[in-house]
Amino acid sequence: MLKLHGFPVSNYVNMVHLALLEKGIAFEYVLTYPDQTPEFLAKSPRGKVPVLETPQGYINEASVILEYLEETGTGQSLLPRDPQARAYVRSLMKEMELYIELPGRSCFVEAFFGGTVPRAIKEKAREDLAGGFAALRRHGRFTPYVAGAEFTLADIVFLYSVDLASTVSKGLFGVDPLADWPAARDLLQRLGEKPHVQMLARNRDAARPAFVEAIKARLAAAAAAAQA
Ligand SMILES: N[C@@H](CCC(=O)N[C@@H](CS)C(=O)NCC(=O)O)C(=O)O
Repeated sequence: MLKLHGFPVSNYVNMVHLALLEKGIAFEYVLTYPDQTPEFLAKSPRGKVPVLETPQGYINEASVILEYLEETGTGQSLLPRDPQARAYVRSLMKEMELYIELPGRSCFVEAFFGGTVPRAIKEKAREDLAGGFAALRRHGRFTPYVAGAEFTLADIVFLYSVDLASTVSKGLFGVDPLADWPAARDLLQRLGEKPHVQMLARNRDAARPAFVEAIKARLAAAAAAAQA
């Protein structure tokens, strides 16, 4: 049986978790926090989660795991059949990861954990987020799903990228990227009504306070060590 290694506060883990649930694939959840031990690096070369354990070995990188799950052909397909339409979904997924999730992530320490992000990084994130959201607005369909009438992998990446990046943008830059974009807000709400999404949100919200405290403690220890 497949095993998903990860923890419930991770948006990347939740992308894979939701795909497994929506596709109806049997799997085991192995609560795993990322680390840099040789044991974990043997499974995930950069020491990150999610990691999918298959009977043949380990697969890292959320987008690659999502593609792997499609390629097994098990459960509901979350990519269109037509190659052009598949490429469209994949473009949207990549654009959201590169131009929305990652710039937002560069400021997580300040937005969620009380740390400070250098001004130059914040400035770059502000510009990148504006460009990334503009690209999604230009390229997505939102009729009602990101890529059109069907729920696809692009909606999973949207759900778990846009909420966090919007929080960063609002909190640090005073800009709500969804303020004058009702179609995107409607889609977030529609996705949020899915029972599997609600279950993952409950798990995430229950685990988040302890996770935030652990990160804050780690940041404080690093700051103290830097001063010593
Ligand atoms: N590119 C990776 C990113 C995964 C990622 O950033 N995971 C976070 C948790 S949300 C993590 O493991 N962070 C630990 C670290 O960066 O050391 C993927 O797509 O799987």
